[in-house]
Amino acid sequence: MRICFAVVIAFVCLSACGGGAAAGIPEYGFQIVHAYPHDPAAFTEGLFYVNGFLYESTGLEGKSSVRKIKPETGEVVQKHELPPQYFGEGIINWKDRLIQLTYKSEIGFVYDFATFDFRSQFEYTGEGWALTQDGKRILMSDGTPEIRFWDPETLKETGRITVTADGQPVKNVNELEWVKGEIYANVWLTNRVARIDPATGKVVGWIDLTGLLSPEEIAGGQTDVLNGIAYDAKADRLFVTGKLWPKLFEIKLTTK
Ligand SMILES: [Ca+2]
Repeated sequence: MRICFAVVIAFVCLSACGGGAAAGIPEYGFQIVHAYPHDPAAFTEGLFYVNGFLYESTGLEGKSSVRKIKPETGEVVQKHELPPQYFGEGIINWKDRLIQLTYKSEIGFVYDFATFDFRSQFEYTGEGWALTQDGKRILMSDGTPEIRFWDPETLKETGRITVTADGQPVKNVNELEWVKGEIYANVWLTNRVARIDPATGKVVGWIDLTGLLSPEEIAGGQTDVLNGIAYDAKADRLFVTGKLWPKLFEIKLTTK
């Protein structure tokens, strides 16, 4: 029995211990379902989908805004511009409210979701990068490997996770989206989206979006990085775009 036990331990160790990178995190590619127009002057910082419309926030001082957009045409049907001193960041809806972060001002804004009228502002510490929600909590990224959980009513922190891949922290966790029980996060300065287990922070999949924009569309240095994920839960549609990108894509994931 003793030998048998040792053999079992050795077998378990061979398959699980130190497998790390070798065992690998599953990688996904993509298929384009639709390509839609996107305002090439929009420095996308936040994106989500509700009831037939995309909601987008844009950044840069003097150019920051919140927009309601028809996905099929890219038409901006409603817009609120921020005071020029603020650099707009992530947005998310909660009940009849739209909540927005700013980059380094440590101030967030609450708007009326229907009209975009300003309602109130609130404070948090650190940088503001992105927001999403899971129906119970608001999730917030700040450019570090941490994702904070907020009470959506008080906008106060209730907990946080550290995003890790193969045991290493993942820096620059940026735009967030809650998709079927996972957190999707695009990683700043890369073409990759991490699929994150919200309980542990562990990356359980990588989506490689290299090639989403064609070389011609990138040419001229007019486009910036991938940023912006939105999910239509009712129709199971996943949208992605980037800063100053001329297009917004509906994609399906493929296994590599
Ligand atoms: Ca999002």
